[in-house]
Amino acid sequence: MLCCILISLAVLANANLTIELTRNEKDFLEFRRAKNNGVPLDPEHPKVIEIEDIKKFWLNRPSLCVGVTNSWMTEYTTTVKIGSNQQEMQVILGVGSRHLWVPKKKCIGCPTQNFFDSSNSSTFYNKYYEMNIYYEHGKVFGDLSLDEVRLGNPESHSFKTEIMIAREAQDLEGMVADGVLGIIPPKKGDGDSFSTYLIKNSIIDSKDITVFLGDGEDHSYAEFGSNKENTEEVTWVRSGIDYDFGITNNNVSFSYMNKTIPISTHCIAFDTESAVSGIPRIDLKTIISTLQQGKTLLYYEEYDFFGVKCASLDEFYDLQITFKEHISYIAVEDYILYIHGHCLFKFYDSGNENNVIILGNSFLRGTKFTKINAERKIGLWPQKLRHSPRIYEGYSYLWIYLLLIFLGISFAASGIYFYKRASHQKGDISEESEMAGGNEDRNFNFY
Ligand SMILES: *[C@@H]1O[C@H](CO)[C@@H](O)[C@H](O)[C@H]1NC(C)=O
Ligand SMILES: *[C@@H]1O[C@H](CO)[C@@H](O)[C@H](O)[C@H]1NC(C)=O
Ligand SMILES: *[C@@H]1O[C@H](CO)[C@@H](O)[C@H](O)[C@H]1NC(C)=O
Ligand SMILES: CC(=O)N[C@H]1CO[C@H](CO)[C@@H](O)[C@@H]1O
Repeated sequence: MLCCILISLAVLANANLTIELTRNEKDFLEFRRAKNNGVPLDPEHPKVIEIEDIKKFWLNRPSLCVGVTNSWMTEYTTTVKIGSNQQEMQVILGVGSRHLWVPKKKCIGCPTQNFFDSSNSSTFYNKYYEMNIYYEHGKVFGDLSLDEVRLGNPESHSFKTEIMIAREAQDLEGMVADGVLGIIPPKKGDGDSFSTYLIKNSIIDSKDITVFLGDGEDHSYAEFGSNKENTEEVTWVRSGIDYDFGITNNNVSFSYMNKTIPISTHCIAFDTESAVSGIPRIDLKTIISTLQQGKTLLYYEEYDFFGVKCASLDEFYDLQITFKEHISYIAVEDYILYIHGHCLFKFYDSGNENNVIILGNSFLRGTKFTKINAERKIGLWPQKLRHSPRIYEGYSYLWIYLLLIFLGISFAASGIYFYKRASHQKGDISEESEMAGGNEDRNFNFY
């Protein structure tokens, strides 16, 4: 009997757990209307401020800091079943946070009407421990509890984990899911990570996590447990502190139109909860002035984004992020939002206190990344691109073409000149040289 239990544990411990993610695309204007207390916005005439000097603009301004869990235009969600009666909840997968939370009945400010009814679950245990979960902007308040959870494909057997039952939420407008499943490890002494509970219950074999974010047609997922795929093509970079899904070394650079953008922040954190990207103010200025390409910079008050007037997204190129040797192309449509002749950059100002660039899910699209916890490294798999990247080709061919035409015309012109000169030489030479001298004087007199 004991041997059979041991064998079954060993078999289980060899496994991994895959969570399929659904990508939900949302209407940005609808979301902004919700943020604006239901008052519709006029997308053709947005409220804008013309900005001459970014430094002055920011002088007396607190951080713009848009919500992270309100997640803007895209959410990657999965279904979890909670309690002895398996109540279904839709949760956002978060590699930027560390708690699973779902709403309680009559939760104030929670994003949906769906709620978890703890009185129906015989396995529910209230820890009588009140807590707040803070996101970049927005927060949730409630009670820390324990209950059984099931999730994944194939579905895991149920296991006990910590869940925060939310009583109140703030600034989560636009979120479609009921709650969040944050999967990064907590700070030391701050409880166990989701992976730890999965290991304790022999559902997975290690704390390693792999996430792939697709564009909806390809299948997005998160996978817990050691990754046994062939890692030959993977670029490994040093990961940040334990409780982070990020990169801390100097091997990250941004470029646009084949020119490096001189950013000063070299810490990057991945954040699947948000679609947009948070940039410390000092670097946001640099990135915006690069993208602005000499056009008048506008700040869209209602949308909380910087941007420029534009005819279409074709005026822009893919943004390139290089992690050591791994190149990621951020497609124009992923980092710029086009609304009626306006191109808005999907970056928010994260202030200057955080020395980290937060890459939201639009910036991770087509990217698969693996965190090997014990070795403190993150592996980046070759990017799956929807179409070939929009790379700046320059005007090299055009220049060669123009040069050839120019040379051709000059050659033809000189031929005519020599022909004319030859024919003139037959006549009065002195008259012609006088004429030439006169012309020269008039042409080069700048005074
Ligand atoms: C909880 O139990 C009540 C009463 O038994 C029932 O009306 C309700 O539908 C249950 N809710 C869920 C989510 O199962
Ligand atoms: C996940 O586990 C299954 C069963 O052990 C295995 O066949 C599969 O290769 C694993 N996947 C990865 C990515 O390691
Ligand atoms: C920019 O880089 C790409 C590939 O790295 C190259 O194909 C392209 O010609 C470069 N453009 C210019 C103008 O140098
Ligand atoms: C550009 C840069 O800082 N490159 C560094 C990347 O990391 C390696 C070590 O892992 C350094 O040697 C490089 O200088």
